Amino acid sequence: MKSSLIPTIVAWIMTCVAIVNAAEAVLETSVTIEGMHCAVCAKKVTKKLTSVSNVKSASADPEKGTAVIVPADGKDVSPKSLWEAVESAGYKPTGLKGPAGTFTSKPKK
Ligand SMILES: [Cu+2]
Repeated sequence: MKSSLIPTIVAWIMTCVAIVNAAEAVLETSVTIEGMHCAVCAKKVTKKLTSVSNVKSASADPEKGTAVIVPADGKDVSPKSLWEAVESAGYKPTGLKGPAGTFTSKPKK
């Protein structure tokens, strides 16, 4: 009886881990950005994204052409504000994916 419990417990733990991972993935927002060429570009984008309200941290990767934005605990970040922050840095967002949904043009809010 004891040994038959082990696979059940393992499966349960794996389910918990999967749920936690999924929850974390949904909190972050990622933006694909055109025109970032080097670390200086990425730094400009990062600075603008970090100044958006409720953003805890942001990091842009010039090689991948993406930026990942982490919200402050329990806060929502406006996808429109993130989109506009990238534009105000002088670059072109081409897509955004986050808790509010997936966008290929500027979100409405
Ligand atoms: Cu550059």
